[in-house]
This record gives sequence, structure tokens and C-alpha cells, in this order.
Amino acid sequence: EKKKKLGLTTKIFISLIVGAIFGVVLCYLVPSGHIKDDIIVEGVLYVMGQGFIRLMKMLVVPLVFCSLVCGSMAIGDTKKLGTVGVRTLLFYLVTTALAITVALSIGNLINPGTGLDMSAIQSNAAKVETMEATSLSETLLGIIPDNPLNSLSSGNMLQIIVFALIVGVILAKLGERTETVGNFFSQFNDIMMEMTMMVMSLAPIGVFCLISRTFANIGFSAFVPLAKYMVGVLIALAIQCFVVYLGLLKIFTGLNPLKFIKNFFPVMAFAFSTATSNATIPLSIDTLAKKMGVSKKISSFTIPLGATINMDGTAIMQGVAVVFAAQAFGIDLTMVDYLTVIGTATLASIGTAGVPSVGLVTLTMVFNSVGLPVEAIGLIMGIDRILDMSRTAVNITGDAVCTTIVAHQNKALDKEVFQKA
Ligand code: DAS
Repeated sequence: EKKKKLGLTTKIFISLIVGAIFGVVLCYLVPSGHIKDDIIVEGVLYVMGQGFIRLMKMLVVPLVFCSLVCGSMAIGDTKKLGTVGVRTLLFYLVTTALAITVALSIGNLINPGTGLDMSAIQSNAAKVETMEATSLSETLLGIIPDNPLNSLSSGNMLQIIVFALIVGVILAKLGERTETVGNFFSQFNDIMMEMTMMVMSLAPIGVFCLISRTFANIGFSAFVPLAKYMVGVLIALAIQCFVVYLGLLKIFTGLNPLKFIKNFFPVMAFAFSTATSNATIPLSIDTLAKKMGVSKKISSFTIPLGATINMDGTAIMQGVAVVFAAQAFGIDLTMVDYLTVIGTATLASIGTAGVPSVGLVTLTMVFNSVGLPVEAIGLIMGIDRILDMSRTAVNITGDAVCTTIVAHQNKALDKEVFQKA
């Protein structure tokens, strides 16, 4: 099983490299004209790449709903769910706000957007669905599912999470009276995990098409500013992952951080390859149990929850993107603007489901909150794929570190397993 998973990761990495080379070939060796744009790049590559992403999005609602119902059902009584829930939520929100602060600081150190000539890359501007920023009170009210079926059909992740938690807790409370329904959700969860693996087996093809199209479009014209933007995001992601997370792990559990990263690396590689936190849920829960000694009673709740509400990597991309766009458009941001960005990006990351490129959609919400032109998102769209992969690996690492800390605090961490792994 492990070999098959690593095999998939290797195949995806290879498709990433080959796709990039193929894209550059298309961009520079094939004379520009309809062959590059209409048939190959915007035809075959676009349809197959987006088709793969749609398959992944198909998984999100049933997978998250079932995994959360089973997770909260497994944790059992509300007191324990409460303790675990409060600690988990607190950790997730604090690290997300920390992540954005790191991102804004790095952004202002590297200044990726200075000297960028907007007209030079207008061709890359693409229409991105916009999301209106909501006030804190509306966001809090919006979490309550006033029509659960509508929440499920519209894919309102926060309302789905709340409804799933309530259903799971009640199933645990009613016990045998609702055993059939409990079994139904467990079996449906198995179906969704299997379906996830099936869709992921198509990842090498999907990644090849997405990356080739990216490199066929990007050209070398805006490479320097976009390269600085990429470097800024990657540095901030590295700080979050190797300084913030490993520091917290050492402080709260005493575990050896380097050994943790070594044990968890296959999961990070899988998340990097698929750029999908949700698809990584099964592998993350399994690895935490087998290599870290984390009880599934905790991880089956905190990992799916984290995959949806804890997106520190995404928040980092959004922080750096704000600085990049403000500089590219010559807009001076005030401290109040930065605080607004921290608040909005934290809320945006809560509502972001763990599927590819969804961080771009919520980025519109962050840009709106400080009056940045949404067109700027088109600038970074072409190279977002690689950053999406990197930030997804950070997203799920944050979920795993929190889960390990909360498990330790709830005496659900068997350190023996960690030492032997
Ligand atoms: N790819 C998303 C995830 O799965 C994050 C994002 O789009 O920013 O975590």
C-alpha cells in the first residue's frame, strides 16, 4: 500500500517536470498562433486539467461531511468534543493569524511588485470569480446552517462542518438507537475514501495538463517580479512550517521535530503533488496513527476539520499576494489595511475548502477588503499551481502538528509508536 502511494507521488512529480518542459516548448518553440492557443493549450490541456480539478471538487462535500460525522461520532460525548474542539479551533486560528503576519513581513522585505509594468502582462489577466468580503458578524452568523440541505447542495463548507458535527454528536449520544444511520455514514465514508484514491490515480495526467498550460501561458516576460513573488511565498511557507510549527511541536509535546518531519514527509509529498488537503485526509490520519501514535479518535475529527478551516499556507499566499498587487498597482497600504488583511485572510482561510486553487477564489475577498483591483489575481494565476502545491503541504502539516499537540494534551498520543517509527 505504501509503495503504491509513493509510486503515485513519484509519477506526479515526474508529470510536473515533464509538463513544465512541454509547456515551455509550446510557448517558445511552437510559433505562436492557433495551434498553441486553441487546440493544444486552451483545448486538450485546458479540458483535461480542469476536468481533473472538477473530479476533485466532486469529492469535497460528501467527503468532508462524512469524515466529520464519523469524526465527531468517534469522539463521543460533547464534553470531550468540546475540549478537543476548543483547543483545536484556538490553535488553528492563532497559527493562521501568525502565518499572515509572517507573510506580510516577508512581502515588505522582498517587495515583489516594485518595478512591475502592468501593461506588459495584461494578456495574462484572467476573469476570476469575485467574493464579497463579509463582516465578522455576518461571517459568524453565516456559519449556522439555516437550511442544511441547501448548505450541502451549495457547498457552504462552514455550515456543512457545523451540521456534520451536530449530527455526529447526536449519533454518539443516541448510540444503538441510531446504529444503522451511524453505520451508513461509516460505510459512506469508506466509499468516499475509495473514490478519493480512484480520482487521485488520475493525478499524474491532471498535473501534467495543468502545469503544461501554465508554462505555455506564462512566457518569460514577467518572470522576475513573479519569481520574487514566488520566492517570497516559499520563504514565508518555510518559516511557518519549519520554525512556527516545529517550534510549537517541541514546546507542547517535547517530540523531536526533525523526526516528525521525516515520518510525515510522505504525506507532505502527497499533498504537494495533489494540491488538495481533502485528498490527503486519509493518508494523514493513517500516518499520524502508524508513525506518531496519534489516536484516530482525535485525528478523525481534527484532520478533516483542519483540511477545511486551517489553511495557514493559503493565508500566507494571500498575505504576500496583497503586498505584490499593492506594489504592482502603486497603492500604499496603511497599518489598518494590513490588519484588515490579517482578519479577512483568516476568515477567508476558514471558508476555503481543501481543493486545488480555491485559495485564489477567496483571495478576491481579501483584495476587495483593501480595495485592490481583482485583475491582479490574473497576474499570479499562471504560476499559482506550484505555489498551491507548496501551500497545501504546509496546510496539512499545520493540521497534523495541531492534532499531535491536542492528542498529547488529551493523553491520546502514544510516544512509544513515535520512537519506534
Ligand atoms: N489547495 C488548497 C488545499 O487543498 C489550498 C489553496 O487552494 O490555497 O489546501
